[in-house]
Amino acid sequence: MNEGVRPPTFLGLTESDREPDVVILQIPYELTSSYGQGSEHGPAATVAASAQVELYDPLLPEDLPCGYTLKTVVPWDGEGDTLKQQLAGITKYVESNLEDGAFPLALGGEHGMLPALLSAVAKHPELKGDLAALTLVQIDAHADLRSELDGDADSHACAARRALDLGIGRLLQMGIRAICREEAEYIAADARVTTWMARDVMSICDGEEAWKNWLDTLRQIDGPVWLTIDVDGLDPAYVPTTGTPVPGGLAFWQVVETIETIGESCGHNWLGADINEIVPDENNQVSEFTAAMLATKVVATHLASRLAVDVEVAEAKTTGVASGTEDR
Ligand SMILES: [Mn+2]
Repeated sequence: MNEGVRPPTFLGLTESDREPDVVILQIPYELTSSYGQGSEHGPAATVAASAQVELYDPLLPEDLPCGYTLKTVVPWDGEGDTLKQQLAGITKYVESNLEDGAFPLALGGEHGMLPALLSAVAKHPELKGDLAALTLVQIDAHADLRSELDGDADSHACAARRALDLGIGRLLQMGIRAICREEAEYIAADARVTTWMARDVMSICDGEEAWKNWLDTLRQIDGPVWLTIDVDGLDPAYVPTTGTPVPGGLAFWQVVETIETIGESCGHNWLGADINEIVPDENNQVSEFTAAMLATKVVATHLASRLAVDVEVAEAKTTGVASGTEDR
């Protein structure tokens, strides 16, 4: 095989043909971005940047992939003459890559892909077609709760609203700092939605209390959870070239802490994640590198919780204790 024609892989790893434990999906979707353009190139740029990310993560006893199998799936083909057809295509693409039960991490692309992605996630065995049990954790500068933007209900500015329309049970938003009156009223009216404003968690005086409240809420999540990270939730210092940068955003370590808290407290109930609105810039690689580091943290955190379960199962086998018959 010619090494030169192999497509780039996540973390630059040589991938095997074994059943994957984690699939890296690439969704170069961009149709409704209202300001900065270029998120369609985000997934490939993030995969390329990931080759520069360290394979060491303190959560794991060995370097990534720590004995597990990662698979960088062929990107979504972008086909479809209309927006609706494209979104249906994304649902199919995600569905077909979830069949083997691997943990999905989707790279985007604009946030408007979220409802299409969740439509596929609904078929997960934990959900059986019903998203009511799902908690959606959203890192974002924008609430994305508009009923429509410029007459378009599928806009990235409506992604969370459409997710609620699909019937998700709960929406926890963090980092929000650009909302319109309609969204503020919606947050107050829909009991499924809880929103932490960036200003509150970043406050010099009271930020610590608000941040702890966020982490406590994550620890108390009951049932399946999906994490959607719009990279503009971070401060523009970390993602200078995202579609719609807003000052006053989250610190990198706050997003890392969010990921680790979900991994620790949700375990196998953590169904997957997406990282989106990544806009690469040939003169400044910070945005895609930030995305690649967060993507790596998602994978490492998921594998750490998986490893804990696998070790437990292996120990039960070696001590001859069949599962379910342990001494109490
Ligand atoms: Mn968003």
